[in-house]
Amino acid sequence: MALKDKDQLLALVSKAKEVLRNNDRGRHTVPSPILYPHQWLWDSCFIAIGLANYDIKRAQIEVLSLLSGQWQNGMLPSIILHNSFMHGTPGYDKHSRIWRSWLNPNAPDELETSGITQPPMLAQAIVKIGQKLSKQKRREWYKEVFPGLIKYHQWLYGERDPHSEGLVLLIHPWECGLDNSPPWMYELNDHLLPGWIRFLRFTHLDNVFEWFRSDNILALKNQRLTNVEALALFSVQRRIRRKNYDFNRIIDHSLFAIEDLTFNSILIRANSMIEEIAEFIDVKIPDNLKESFNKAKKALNDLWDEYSQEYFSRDFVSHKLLKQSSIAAFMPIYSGAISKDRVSRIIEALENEHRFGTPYPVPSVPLDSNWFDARRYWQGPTWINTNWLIIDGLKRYGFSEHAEALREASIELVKDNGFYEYFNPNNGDPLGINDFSWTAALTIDLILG
Ligand code: 9WN
Repeated sequence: MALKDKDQLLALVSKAKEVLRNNDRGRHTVPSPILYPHQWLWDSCFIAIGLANYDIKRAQIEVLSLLSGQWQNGMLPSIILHNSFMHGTPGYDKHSRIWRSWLNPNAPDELETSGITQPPMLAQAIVKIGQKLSKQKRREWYKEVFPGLIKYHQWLYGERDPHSEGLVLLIHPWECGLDNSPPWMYELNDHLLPGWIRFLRFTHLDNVFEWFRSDNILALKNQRLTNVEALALFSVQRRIRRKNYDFNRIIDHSLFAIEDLTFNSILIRANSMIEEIAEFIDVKIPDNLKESFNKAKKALNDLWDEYSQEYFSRDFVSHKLLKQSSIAAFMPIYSGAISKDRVSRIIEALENEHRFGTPYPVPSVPLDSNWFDARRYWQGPTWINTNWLIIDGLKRYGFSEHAEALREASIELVKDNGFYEYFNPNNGDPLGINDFSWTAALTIDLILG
């Protein structure tokens, strides 16, 4: 295997470090200076995981800067707009005009942020850093970040699991991190699309919106969301903002309330890391939170569909599984909360060349889905962060050969094509934006970690 060439791998690591250096803004790293010039929650966690391999101090700062944006109610926002206040009055830049986080009294006073969250990778970043520290320093580190971490999980279960089911619900596709993933877009197109957007779609007037989209100018049009999808996501965001990001007001009128499979799988794994940290520093996890942790593992298994041999997200209100296949199907492996037998059944789809077994795995949507589009964002392309999550899960379940094959495939993909945002799963073509931080950070971790 080409990966045996150690020099080539070290050269790739140096290039990846350079990408992170260029995207470093002092105390946080931007996902891409061109397309995403702020701090994103799960991006920064992946970045900290990469940094932990060679610059622990900087990795710690990345995590601490995320916690600096924490809301008083415990929410960690999906985006922190670090520079907004510095540049003058709130509302100076596009993102801050969109979000207006100051509308909610829980938002921090000194920083502007978004009003929703993103997948809870924070515990994983914290533990990754902890593993690289001496016992004494690890204790200090865990003690420093534990209060913020616990507060975040308390908010997640306290606010987003209103029926105490053990699964948290999301109110916007941006929260799941896989924006235009089929289960979310299915809900949108078939049930929830606002009338005025349906009208634009019918008359093709949505094309006018083209002129205002910076993501389409920067990356090729057929690689991002469709205009209708993008308009709909902004429209949902506006509705949430109109309720000042107050969950109790939102939930009655929300367009979306989905128990997302990827988010809950990551959350369950994070819960187990909280237990690990709590034991290490000898603190007690509040009883109600412990109870949610226990319920969560069982509840995740209720998302299994025997007929399709697959896990799915679920609609919070109807309790119906959203049976559109996507990369989320593999995330329960990362959760660690499913049986080994289920893992073996799930990974059959990884090997099936009509489903997820493409030449450059793992596609975000299987080939046999009507949604599959090799170039369109989360509707087909291969992403390095989801590969990283699957590899980690497979290793822990003892499927080391599968894990190693996917690790090598991921590194090769980046080595041959660059640190792109995502890749064509059929021919490996680079897609989206170049010099993307989490691709660089996780490549480092896949090589050195
Ligand atoms: C919206 C930053 C983020 C990632 C998400 C990815 C994309 C934003 C967007 O970029 O989302 O938050 O503008 O589409 O879907 O996973 O965190 O890299």
